[in-house]
Amino acid sequence: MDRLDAELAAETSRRRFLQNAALGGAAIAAAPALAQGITQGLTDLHLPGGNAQRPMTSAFPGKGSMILQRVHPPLLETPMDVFDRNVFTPNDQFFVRWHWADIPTSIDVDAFRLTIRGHVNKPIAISLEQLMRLPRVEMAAVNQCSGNSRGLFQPRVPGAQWGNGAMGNAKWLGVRLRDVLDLAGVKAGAVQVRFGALDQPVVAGAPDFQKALDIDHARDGEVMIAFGMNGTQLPLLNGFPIRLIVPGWYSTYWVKMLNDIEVLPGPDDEYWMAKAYKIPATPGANVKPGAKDFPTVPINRMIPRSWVTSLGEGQRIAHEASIPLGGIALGGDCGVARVDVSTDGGRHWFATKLGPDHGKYSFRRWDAQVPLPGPGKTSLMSRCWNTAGVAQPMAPIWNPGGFMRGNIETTTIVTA
Ligand SMILES: Nc1nc2c(c(=O)[nH]1)N[C@H]1C(S)=C(S)[C@@H](COP(=O)(O)O)O[C@H]1N2
Ligand SMILES: [Mo]
Repeated sequence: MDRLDAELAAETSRRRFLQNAALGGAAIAAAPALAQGITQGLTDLHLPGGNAQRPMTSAFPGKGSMILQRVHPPLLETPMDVFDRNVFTPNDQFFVRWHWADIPTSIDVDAFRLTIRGHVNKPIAISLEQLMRLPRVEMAAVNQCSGNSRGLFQPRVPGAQWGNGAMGNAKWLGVRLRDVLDLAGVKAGAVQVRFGALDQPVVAGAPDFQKALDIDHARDGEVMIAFGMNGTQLPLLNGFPIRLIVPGWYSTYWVKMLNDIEVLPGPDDEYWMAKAYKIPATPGANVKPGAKDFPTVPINRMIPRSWVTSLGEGQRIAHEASIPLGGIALGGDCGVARVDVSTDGGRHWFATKLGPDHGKYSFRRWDAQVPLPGPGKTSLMSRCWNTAGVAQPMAPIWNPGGFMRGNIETTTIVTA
């Protein structure tokens, strides 16, 4: 982009911000009333122990047809077929997760300030215009909830009973967190950087949602503050006007509606880092079902995953000697090296052809023509290797938080 282009883009985004703010206000304010009138039919979420039915909704601002997990605060899941259409998840079907229900329904983009304070030389508060004048970066990256697929844990664990759709891939446009920190000047001895946002707890005394990253991670040049998502502004529910992007890490760190950055001279010991989102300090975050007393660490990097998306669970198709099969994969904290598929429950595996590489943190499409056993029930599986040589294991893990599922998933179809 040359200078003029950049300025035009900035102007347009600014205007769009204002439009969005107005829209968001009306629609979210209406959310409580939605509970009765917002749903259109039911969908099957295939969880162990029988299908769990969930309503579909398209009543949330900036959102199309989504699986409704909860109204207040909104938890919206992306239907699996969306991932089959494009490796980039459209903004209006990108999943939504908030911890607290007090979410601003409109943003005054002119009054909005991002503060950078704490262990810095010069605490500052910058406007969106100032932020957008910094050098821009764009990156494709998967945003995946730590508890994605929690509903598939056996034995079951408490928490949002997500299927596989608490994830999405987008092209994020923004600025480097490092450049923003440099505006304030990080002092020697900084240990972590804590991120705060505009949403608030609804219960008095409950902990405000904040997350922290180590100073070196925060300054690695990859962590960014995004104002653009797939070529347009962020939907309000995905963090308008700006959010943190932490490529390769679970989305609990991807703080939405970011308005406060605090450089800390020690580790963040508040609730959301010290107590919540802790995983067992064991290989693969795996413990014996029911285990409670084990050392923990904050959840961090993602692991490889993959899914068949061209056919859905329970789908019936005509039997053929061979069929085309397609899906998506993510490498986790590095790229996708290889995806194999099986049509006989994991006995035989076939290589797939990988689609275009949009960067190591992006979803990657895979396709193959594979032989079909049967007719009858057929178990389809896909297995991803990342560029660090880590492959998805066959056996599922268990931990009480229902975090970090990554085993080979099965889609059962029926051919006749
Ligand atoms: N301000 C704020 N940011 C947040 C959260 C939140 O509750 N408040 N939840 C986090 C979690 S746990 C997830 S999974 C992602 C969800 O991002 P999305 O709603 O854009 O899909 O936002 C993260 N950022
Ligand atoms: Mo999450």
